[in-house]
Amino acid sequence: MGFELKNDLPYCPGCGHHQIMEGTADACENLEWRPNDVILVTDIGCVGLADKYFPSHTIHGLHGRSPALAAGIRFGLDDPSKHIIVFIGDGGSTIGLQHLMEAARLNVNMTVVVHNNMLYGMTGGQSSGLTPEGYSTTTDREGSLTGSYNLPKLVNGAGASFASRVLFNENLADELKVAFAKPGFSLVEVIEYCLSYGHKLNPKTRLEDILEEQDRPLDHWENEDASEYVPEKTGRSTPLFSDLPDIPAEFSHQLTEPVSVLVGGSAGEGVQTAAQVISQAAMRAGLEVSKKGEYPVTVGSGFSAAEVLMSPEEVQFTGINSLDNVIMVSSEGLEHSSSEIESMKEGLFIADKSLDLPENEAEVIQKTFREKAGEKGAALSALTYWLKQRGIFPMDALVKAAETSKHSDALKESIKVGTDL
Ligand SMILES: Cc1ncc(C[n+]2csc(CCOP(=O)(O)OP(=O)(O)O)c2C)c(N)n1
Ligand code: SF4
Ligand SMILES: [Mg+2]
Repeated sequence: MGFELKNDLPYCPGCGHHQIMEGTADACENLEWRPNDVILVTDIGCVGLADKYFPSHTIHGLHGRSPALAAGIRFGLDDPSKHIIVFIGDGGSTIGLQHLMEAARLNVNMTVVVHNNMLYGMTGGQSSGLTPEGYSTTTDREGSLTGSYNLPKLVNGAGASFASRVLFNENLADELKVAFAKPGFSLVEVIEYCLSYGHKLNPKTRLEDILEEQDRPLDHWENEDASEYVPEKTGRSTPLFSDLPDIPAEFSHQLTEPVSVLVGGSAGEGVQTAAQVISQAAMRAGLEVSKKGEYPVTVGSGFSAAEVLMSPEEVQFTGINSLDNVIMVSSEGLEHSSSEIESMKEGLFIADKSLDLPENEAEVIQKTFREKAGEKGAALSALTYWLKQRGIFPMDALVKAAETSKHSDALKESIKVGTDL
């Protein structure tokens, strides 16, 4: 699968963000990267709407903080086969300027694509630190009185491998490709219009004229001898994944297409653990798996929900478009997911006997999971029961996964309850 963009992009007609998104996709394609090897970190603003549309891993950061988030990902992964791209606006770049400077100083291997439309687009066209002198915004109608930061030069001075300034509508894919291919920190400042505010308030202004007046040439700046920051050279940073256990694919499975299951219950009652055990078991059966957890910040109270997706092929998208397997073991979990459950048109809905279930069109089975396996064992016993109905992989894989936990006796007891019910 390549970098085809999903659906219609969400920006206003004529917004330069369109071209940047397309140029990025083309550059990745031309470099023959795989979507699974690209991590797009986006910032707040219209620029951050990209997440849902770009066909790679995407992560959304706070305003101005995406370069720091991206640096954390680079250090945590320490895997040169993964390519990190940051999408940030002129607003975010100047709100979080120090994060850019630090990433440049450390020469962290990533590319920052600055969407410089010269104002805060999403919040109504206010001035940012990259608004040029004389440019009209909704907070400076007469034209900004101050000049803008010279961003590529600043990061160049801090030690970045590569920095450039380009126009949104001139060979953008090629310009981005050069930066993406550079080891170490690179930044591309893409000069573009926000049609809704910038162009409306400055209708006669050409981008080329602004650049000339402000002495901001289209150019690139390099630090040829900059050495990329390699965490393990310092001995002070350990990649997060270095201690992950090896999970051998020692069982077989019956899946020919992906299957997903939503498990819901109460916080503190083992919902996430149960989802983790079945995920590991699926990996032992040779499946690709993603698991996502959701619970309130209070952690120990309220609902707890987990989505597990198992697939015979690589998982490209971790979302669940329509629910076809649901397991609910407490009223808090049920309340949290009730609207999705009500819209189920088919599939299997397994719930604890004690629950009053909403109407839906799935096949419903209710069993005494809570009574037999206890509050903390209900989720795993219900997942085991579901697995028995579906026959996706052998129960032995589940037991093997449970045995790797320090709570293996309790987990195996819950699996036994689910198998016997
Ligand atoms: C720390 C912080 N300050 C302010 C905001 C409000 N805010 C949301 S979007 C935005 C403007 C974004 O402008 P820019 O980064 O240039 O992106 P654009 O919308 O132009 O693509 C602001 C100020 C915020 N979310 N966080
Ligand atoms: S408000 Fe401006 S920056 Fe945001 S999508 Fe519309 S044109 Fe683009
Ligand atoms: Mg902007």
